[in-house]
Parts: sequence; structure tokens; C-alpha cells
Amino acid sequence: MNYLEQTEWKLWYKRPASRWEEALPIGNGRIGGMVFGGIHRERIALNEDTLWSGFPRDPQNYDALRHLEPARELIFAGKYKEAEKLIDAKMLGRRTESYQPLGDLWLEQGNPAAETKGAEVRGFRRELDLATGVATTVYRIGEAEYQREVFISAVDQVMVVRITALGNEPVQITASLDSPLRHQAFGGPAGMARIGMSGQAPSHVADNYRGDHPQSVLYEDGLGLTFVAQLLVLPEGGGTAQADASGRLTVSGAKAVTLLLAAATDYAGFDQTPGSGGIDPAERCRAALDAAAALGYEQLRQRHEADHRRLFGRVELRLGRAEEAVERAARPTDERLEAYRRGEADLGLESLYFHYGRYLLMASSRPGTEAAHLQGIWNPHVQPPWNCGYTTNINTQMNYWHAEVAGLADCHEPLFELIRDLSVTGARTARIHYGARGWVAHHNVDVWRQSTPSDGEASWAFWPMGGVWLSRHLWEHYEFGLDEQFLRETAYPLMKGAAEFCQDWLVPGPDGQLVTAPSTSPENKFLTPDGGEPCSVSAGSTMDLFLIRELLEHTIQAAEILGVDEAWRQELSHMLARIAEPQIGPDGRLQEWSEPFAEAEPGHRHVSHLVGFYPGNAITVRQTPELAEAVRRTLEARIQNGGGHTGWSCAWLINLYARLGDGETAHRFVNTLLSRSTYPNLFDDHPPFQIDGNFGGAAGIAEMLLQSHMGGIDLLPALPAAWTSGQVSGLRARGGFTVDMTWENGRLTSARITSTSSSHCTLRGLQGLTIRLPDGRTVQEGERFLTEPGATYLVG
Ligand code: FUC
Repeated sequence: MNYLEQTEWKLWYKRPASRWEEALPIGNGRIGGMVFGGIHRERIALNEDTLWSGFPRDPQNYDALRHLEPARELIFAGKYKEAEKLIDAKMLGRRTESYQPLGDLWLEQGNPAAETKGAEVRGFRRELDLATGVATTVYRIGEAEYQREVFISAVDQVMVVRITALGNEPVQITASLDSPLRHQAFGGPAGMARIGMSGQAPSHVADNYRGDHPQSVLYEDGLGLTFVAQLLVLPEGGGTAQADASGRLTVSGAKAVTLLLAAATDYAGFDQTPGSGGIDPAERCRAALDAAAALGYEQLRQRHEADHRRLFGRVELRLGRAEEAVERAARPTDERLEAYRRGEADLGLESLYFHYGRYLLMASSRPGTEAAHLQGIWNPHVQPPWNCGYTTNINTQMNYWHAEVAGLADCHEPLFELIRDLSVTGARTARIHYGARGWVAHHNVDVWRQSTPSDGEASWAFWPMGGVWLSRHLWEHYEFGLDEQFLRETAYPLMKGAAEFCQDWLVPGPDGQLVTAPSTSPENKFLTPDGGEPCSVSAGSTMDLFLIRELLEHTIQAAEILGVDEAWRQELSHMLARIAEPQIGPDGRLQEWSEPFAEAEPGHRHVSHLVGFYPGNAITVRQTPELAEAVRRTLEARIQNGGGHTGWSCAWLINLYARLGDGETAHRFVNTLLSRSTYPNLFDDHPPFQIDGNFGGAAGIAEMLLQSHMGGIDLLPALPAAWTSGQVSGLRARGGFTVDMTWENGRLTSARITSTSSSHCTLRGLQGLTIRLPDGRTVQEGERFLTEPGATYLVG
């Protein structure tokens, strides 16, 4: 698809960005940049993924446990509102910390000769090439043509800006660094082409959720993390570069310039006080810059591109005809989005959105980096929306919904590291808050791995299911890749700890069935049966019980595969049999709570009780059709009442309708996500910018094309009429398979399944086609066959 790479996977614009939501994101998982593409004044906003406010603290509420039994008694006596008040007053912990911006690289670029003659800027174009991970800005002034390329290398851990001038005008720039945090800029040593800045993050950024301090607070008391950014400039073609002591670096007379930027903090782990971990961020920057300078631009670019393509090229999706996609891509992305909003079909934009979701995960989450948070890695605010945190009651999980299916299993790893850390902090919280074994996490987590119920009131803060839901990702990673070493060394011990917490957390309800209490259903409220008051606390929410049930099942399966913990497995099986079942209400909907309470907000954005349908698979259209029908009715009622109105909420609907096999409705929500909840740079608009919708949207598009949660692989399970023809390669299915497909006139025309292990495979959705085995035998739809690692099975 070489010619397509010229255009199809690019975002491009005719004007510089005037705001964050127009700028173009680049990143290597650790360092993030937003490229504005200014002409005379370029801004590249910078982030580093460990730069957070705060330091390790003890966030536990030692008083909480004392109130657990009284809260349970109130709940089982039907006094829900009183239980909620008790939790709000006595059982919550302190606020989580905030991700911080690093600052900006400013480049003032002149063309004095042409400007004095009043020459105009012509031919402006800025673009982001998803296939290479390079953002490029080009324009002409007078006789000169300028080009600025920017990328952030994962291999060499530096940002590279390459500025060239064609024609007779030299490159003339002044570079400087700035930050909204307390910092100092410096240049030199004198005469050297280096500048830098060093600063400190606040030790606490938050408003006090109790309302004692109605104003947001920001403590700059010297206890926070130290950050450093350094810039090294390599002029070519006879140019000179001079830094002054204040940190301004001027290049003149060069044909081309390469700027290298490194950034680091002294973060040494969630349990290390800033400065105590033996990390010297200035030294780290210096070392990265020296190594990169020795390589030079050409090699840096080659190494970056090879690494980027290795990941990006694993999956290719085309919807519709190639010529049409190319034609659409000739239009600037913002204009394209506008036209789409007005109702013009643009299948290329939909597949671009899918690829962008993959690109953004590659740029914000790589092995060894921090996991992607609410804004991925890109944030300019000292007090960002929701702290740029890890909100684990949907958002953090959604960030990784596409990781496995869309060929980025390695980008999933930072989440596993976060889970591992949480199992340490969360073990204390389990013990101190609940007197329980194992480990627990609640709805908000930060870089210090806060595991307590934090940031506000019971309806969102009191939700000890964060670790349970996160553990599903460990199992999914195993199911897709079948890596037994990962299961043994990483997944199982963490899943086991989460399951042990559940063992101690489940209690018999009045009828003897096991339930959770206190229990909430994020972040919805019901109306109390007696007073009609909005309330969040009861016993045994449907979501809690789905999450726990699935965790216990997966843990048992994992223990069986590994041949361990036999007696304990039996214990879990007995518990499973006693857990209360999900209920279908009198109106045919799946009940959100254990009783058919009226909802305070019937169009609520969260559809927590559907977690067992997607991402879970406790309910499926094939195995539990009645429950699946209840899911459909639940969705209809939510949507009728305005549900799905935030970016991520809409993205969840795409996945849910894909699982229902309803391609038309799934596609309608793809359309809604793109036309209502997408900024000009294709960032998801919650509002404000929040990246989960990008990732959940990409997952939804994949889920429409391929599913593997029903004990086999379903090809094109929710293909909408609008996607008449298309092709996809490299999607992954559970059981260690990779799937390529083409379809025309809404029908599968060929498929190729590659096996990476020796597991059984069952294919559905063949529409009359058959599977040819390497020995020449043919297999039909729904027939199970054994695969060999490395072998390819053709459907035709
Ligand atoms: C949850 C959601 C909000 C938002 C926040 C970051 O609390 O209910 O919509 O996404 O996380």
C-alpha cells in the first residue's frame, strides 16, 4: 500500500494550530509533544510521563474500618441514605495528585530578507504522518522554502526537530524553553550550543474535596519532583549557534539545523521520595543528548522510523474503495471533519480514526513508560481536568480496550506495571480500610499508586472494584497471546491477590446469597424506595458481581492451566456458586442494582451494569440470549434518555452494539463519536479533551469486524451497510490468532488466519466459504480444527 502512505494515514491542515485541540500529538510513551506548526513562532508543548505533583504519602483512613459493619447493617436494613452519609463522612481517603505539564519549546524563526520586502507566506501545510510518527510543517516565504520535521524517538529517547531551508535564505532561529511550573532556564556553558531548564513540581495540587478549602490549592514547598529539559543544537552548512546565560539560543546562517531535546525527572518509583532514588535527571538528559548527537539526524530518523513502522504496520484497515480514500485524504482533516459533520460519508475518516487510536497508544504507552492516563500523555494544565489521572471505573480500562485486538499488546505493558504497583499499595488499603486480604483499588489512581477511596463522595469514590476490573486486562493479555510465562509470573499472582480481596469482601445478604456491601454502581444514583432521594449506596450492584464473578472464573482457569492452588480453586468455585445472579427487571432491562430501583438519571453516561457484556463476556448473544436482549433494552432506554453523551460513553456504545451484532447502530455511534465528540486534531472531546474516546472508538471499530469472545472467531460480526467493501490485516483474536480479511458487497470474500500456538480454532461468519487446511482438507463454519504454530489457514 505504498502510494497510500503518501496521504491516507495523515492528518493535515492549511493553517497553524491556534489551540491545543488543533495541535498535533507526538510521543514515545515517555516524552510527549504537541506541535502547533507556527510560522514565525513555533510552540512545541512538552510532557514527561513521570512529572506529577506530590510524593509518596500514607493516604489511608485508619478510622474507616470501624464504620464498615455499621454501614453494612444500615444497608441490609434498607437505610441506604444513612449508609451513604456514613461513608461520605467516615470512610473515604485523601485526594489523588495531578499530572503536570513540563513546559514549552519555543522557536522563533525569521526570514529577515524576505520579511522586510513584505513577502507573504505561501504553501503552508502542517501534517502528522501516522505511519512514520513524524509531524512536518512546510511553507514558503519569498524565494525560500522552509521545512520543520519533529518526532520523538522511542529508541533514542530524544525529541528531534529538523529545520531546513531550500533556496538562498539561511535558517535563522532563536530557541528557548519555558514552563508554567517553578523553574530556571539556563544556557551554556558559554559559547556552547546548549540550553536547558530545571524546575520542580508542586508537592500537592488539588482542591480539597471536603470543601474546607473551597479554592484549589497548589503547594510549591520544594518537596515535589525535580524535572530537567535540555536542548542541544547542531547547525549545518556553515551556521553558528550561540546560547546566552538566560537560556536563549540563536542559530544563524545555517542551511539546516537539528535540535535535540531530552527531558527527565527524578521520579524513581511510586514508593520513593523525590530526590532519594539516586536519579540525576540532568545527567540523564546530558547522556541522551550526547548519544543522539553522535548518531546525527539521518540515523536518528532511520532508527525512529523503523521502530515506529514495526508497531504501526502490524494492522492495516481500509474501508471502502482505495481511490475514494485517497480522494478524501486530499482535503485538510479539519475541513473533512466539518463535511462529515454535515452528513457527507467519509469511510476514510473512519478508518483514519481507527489508526489514530493505535497511533495514540503507541505514542503514550510503551514498555517501560507510565500507562496512558485521561489525556494520554499530553496536558498543558497545572490543574488539569480530573487531575489527568487514572480513573479506573471505566476510563483507564477503555484506554487499553484496543491494545490486544489492534496488534499493540506490547503497549499494554505499562498498565500491568501500574497494576503491580497497586497490588502493593492496595494490600495496605485492603487491610486497613476493610480488614481484608489481597489488594484493592478504587476509582482514582495517580503516579504514587494511591489505592484508597479518594476524591469526593461515595457515588464514585467508594468503589473497591478498581483492581478487580484492571485484573481482567491481565487475563485478556494471556487469552490473546497465550504466553504462559506471563500468566505464571505476572498475571496470576496479581489476579490471585485481587481474588483474595473479593473472597473477604463478599458477604451473605439477607437471603444467604453472596453480595458486596456497601456497593455502588459508578457513578449513578437510584431513588430510595422510601423517600425518593438520590442515593448511590446499596448491596450487590450488578457491576460488582459481574466483575467479581469473571475474576474468580479467570483465576480458577489460570490456576488450572498453571496446575497450582488446587484446594483454593475449590474454595473459589464454591463461592462462585453462591454469588447473586444478575436480574432482569420488570421492564425487561438488566437491573443496575439488586432491586428494580428507579434511576435518578435515566440517561446516565455510565452503563456499568453492562460490563458483563462488553468488555466482559458473561452475557453473549449466543450463550445467554435473554440477558443479551435485556442489555439491548437497557441501551435503548439509556439512549432515549440522552445516554452516550460523553466521548467515552459513546465509544462504549459502539462496542456494545458490535457485540449485539447490530452493525447499523454501532456505525451510527461511530458517526456520532466523530461528528459530535471529536476536535479538529481528532482528539476525543469528552468534553474537554479526554483520550479514552479515541481508544474506545478504535476498539469498537475492531469489534465490528472481528470478535473472539464466544469460544471461536466471528468474522465481520457487525458489518454496517456503509462499509460495503474493505480489507483489514493483522487484527488479533483470542487463542493466539491473527486475522486478515477482505469483503465486497457486504460479504466476506477471503480470510487468512495465522496461528501462533497450537490451539483449536472455530470460525464463524464464513457466509458459505470454507477453510482449507495445509493438508488440503476443508473445514466448514463452526467446525473445530487444531492449528499449528506459524501455520496459515485460508478461507475462500
Ligand atoms: C468518570 C466519568 C467522567 C469523567 C471522569 C474522568 O468519573 O464519569 O465522565 O470521564 O471519569
